[in-house]
This record gives sequence, C-alpha cells and structure tokens, in this order.
Amino acid sequence: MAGQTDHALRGDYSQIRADYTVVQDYSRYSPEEQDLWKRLYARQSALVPQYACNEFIDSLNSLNFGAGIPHFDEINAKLQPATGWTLVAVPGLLPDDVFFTHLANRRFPVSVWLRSPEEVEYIVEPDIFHDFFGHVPLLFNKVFADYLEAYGKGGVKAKGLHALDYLARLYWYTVEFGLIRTRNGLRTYGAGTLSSAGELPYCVESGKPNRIRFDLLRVMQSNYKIDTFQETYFVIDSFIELFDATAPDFTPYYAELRTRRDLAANETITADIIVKV
Ligand code: HBI
Ligand code: FE
Repeated sequence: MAGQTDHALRGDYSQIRADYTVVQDYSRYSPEEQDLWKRLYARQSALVPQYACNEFIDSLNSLNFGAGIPHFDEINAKLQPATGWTLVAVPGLLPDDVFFTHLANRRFPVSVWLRSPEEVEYIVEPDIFHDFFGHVPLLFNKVFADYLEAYGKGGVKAKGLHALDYLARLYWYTVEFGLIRTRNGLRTYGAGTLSSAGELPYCVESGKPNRIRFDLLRVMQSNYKIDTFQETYFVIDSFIELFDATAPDFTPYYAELRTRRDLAANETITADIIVKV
C-alpha cells in the first residue's frame, strides 16, 4: 500500500530499530484476530482464480497461509532461497527513503498489525493482511522480485533528484494497482486490488475506470486517489515488459516529466492506447 496519510499512524512505533523494523510478537495476536485472518483469506482466495494473474495464483497456492496469521520467519525460510527476499516486520507506513532502502536490499516491509473487523471492506494504511496477501506471493516471482529491487534502488536515487512523487505513482499504478493482459483476458497483479474484496472484481470487469496500455512516462505523469477505487489502471503484457521499461536511468525521464502537466486520476489523452475489458 502506498499513499501518505495525514492522520496519526496506526502502528506502535515506540519499539522501532534504526531501520524502523520491529519484532513480530506472535503472542500478541488474539483468537479473534486469527479468526478475522481466516475470514479475510477465505474471502479473497475465493476471488483470486477469476481475477488474479497466474503467477500470483501459483505462488499463493504453494504458500497456503490461510490457516492463521503467518509467522514471518517461516515464510522467510521459503522466500530467501526462492528470490533472495526477506520479509521484515514494521509498525506500518515508513518514510519513503527508509522504505526504498529496504526494497533496494531485497527486504519487504510487512506491517505487524491486523485491521479491525469494522475495516474488512476498506483500510487506508497497509495492515498485515494487505501486505501479506497482496504483496508477498509475487515476491516469489523472479522477474517481479527483480523489478521491485530495481524500483527500490531507483527510489533511493530519486530522493536526491526530488522525484519521489513520480516514483510513488509508478509504484501505485504497478505494484499496488497494476493489470496484466493474459491469454485468459485481463488479470490483476496489484496488491491493492488483490487484497480488496470490492476492487478485485471491479478492476478487471467494471466499465467505469479507464484501462490504458502501460507507458512509463504516462504513468509517472498521472495523479492517483488513495481513498476510492482507481479511476485509471495501466496494463502491461508481462513482468519482463515492466522490468525492461524501468531498467534505464530515470534522470532524463524526470527532466521530461517536469515539462509536462500532471494528469488527473480520471483523465485520458489522445496518445493513450485504451484497453477494452
Ligand atoms: N511504507 N510500510 C510501507 N509500505 C508501503 O507500501 C509504503 C511505505 N512508505 C512509502 C510508500 N509505500 C510509498 O510512498 C511508496 O511509493 C514509496
Ligand atoms: Fe501495499
């Protein structure tokens, strides 16, 4: 989940280390929270076969963490040999540069707290269900895992270039809300849609949002909303396409973007290649 919050952050930041990581104190999860996790997992995994990309489905099925809130170290025992990534426990949203530094070192920050039963439909900040169900399965996909590390490295550089907003948009429209074309039609790979009961079918089926062929500068030119379903989704044909598009140094892209007007989240322009559902 991305998108900054202006209200006080939910998590307990009193025990953070210098890199904002904390211990996942498993004893603090109540039986009610374990039940809520099972409900959230059952609800989302029932939707996944119809709307998620195959890479996500295959990984989710092999991990099978629906029986209860996962232990980070148990998943790390599988994740590290698979793609070299490690989940690190954090209290919630991190400052951009801290977040990027973790990604650049193949560490994925996962919040330790679970939403309340009243937040089953919608939550602003990333909780453990969003981070785990939405993000963790694709960390097992080699190309996507490479993309995320490269994204983190780009973010560390972007801070110096005052280009964090552009990169935040790229993260939002790919890692959080990206769509991918498959031979079975449009599917999603975005953690924000995969962890949402309402937006998962919506992003693939609804006639309301714009769906635009991925174009790197177009994505980084586009604003986004953090408190509604997306009004625009960007569509790739493969993770390789995403990795290759973002491999070059971004410095000239930032210069070009500064000459362009920011686009509203619901805007389309004539150059857009519109993708039909
Ligand atoms: N922190 N824990 C956490 N998770 C995120 O997804 C996250 C973050 N901080 C910043 C952020 N995302 C976005 O601003 C990124 O685009 C940088
Ligand atoms: Fe997220």
